Amino acid sequence: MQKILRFLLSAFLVTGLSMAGANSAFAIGPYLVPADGLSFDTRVTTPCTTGYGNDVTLFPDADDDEVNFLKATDSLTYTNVATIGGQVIDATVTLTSISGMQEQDFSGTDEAALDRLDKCDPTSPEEAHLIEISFDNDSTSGIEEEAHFVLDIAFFLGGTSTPATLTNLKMNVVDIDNDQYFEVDNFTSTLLADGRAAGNLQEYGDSTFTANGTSVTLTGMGTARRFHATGDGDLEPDKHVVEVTYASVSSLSFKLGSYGTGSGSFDIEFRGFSFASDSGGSGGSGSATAETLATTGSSSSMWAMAIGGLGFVIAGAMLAMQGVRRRSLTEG
Ligand SMILES: [Ca+2]
Ligand SMILES: [Ca+2]
Ligand SMILES: [Ca+2]
Ligand SMILES: [Ca+2]
Repeated sequence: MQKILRFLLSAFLVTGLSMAGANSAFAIGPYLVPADGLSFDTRVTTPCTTGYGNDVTLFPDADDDEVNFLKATDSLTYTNVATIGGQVIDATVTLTSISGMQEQDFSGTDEAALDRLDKCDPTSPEEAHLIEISFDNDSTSGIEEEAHFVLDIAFFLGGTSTPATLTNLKMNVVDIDNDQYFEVDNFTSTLLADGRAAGNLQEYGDSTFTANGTSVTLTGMGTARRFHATGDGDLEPDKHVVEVTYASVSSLSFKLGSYGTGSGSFDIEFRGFSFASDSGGSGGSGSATAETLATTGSSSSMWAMAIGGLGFVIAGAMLAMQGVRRRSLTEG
């Protein structure tokens, strides 16, 4: 990961993330999230090597099994992320905004783009649980070369536009390192893996932290929370860092970003995770405990049922992408 340290400025103001409502009064449910969580994999209904993101003419460097290059406000709908009590649940992932990321040529117009969004998981069943994301911070200005994007994930009754309310949804964020951060609001509780807090990742509300070698002050955070990697190292193996619990939710939103140019990646996992098994690696202590750092809202409940077939459909808004200027998928 390329890194340009800047020391000229010592303090900045950063506006906190404005989140969509976590609950919808019109949603159907509740549907208790199964113990295995949600799964995002297209192989059952959509071949990995065809369909959106796989046009080798327009996307000569594209991965076979992932979607390359999304601009705001492209979206994907993953069908059947879970079947709960016989009800199929779909999830639509929308890139609601993106700033400072490498631009791609969309029909002759250069626009900031996400490098990659998960589509298939042909080699690793474990990856079915993940939404894999990679980006390339190309910011030449801004606050310490900060670049970010916001993802919205909304749940629906399968094959419909009727919002579905899920209960006890666990979202784990994996691989926050390299001066990267995760910001979230409208959650029930968050859990930061022990060992992350002490050395290389910290949680911030209204406070000051060091990003890209420079002090940055966060203001206007409200109830949102940020989790920052405090150094520019690429921590391997990639580890669970933050678990977010939603007691009841039909849509959620979060921001991911980084300070300093270069490519990077995150994984989002929708299942409960035992931090106790997430030991080893250079990034953590390997402790068998996790640490509760922030709690708002109500308590959560338990889960049931099993995951059914998996699928993937493409929302109408994302069919017009054309052309690729360049890309880089080195991940950190
Ligand atoms: Ca994948
Ligand atoms: Ca996946
Ligand atoms: Ca990372
Ligand atoms: Ca990493």
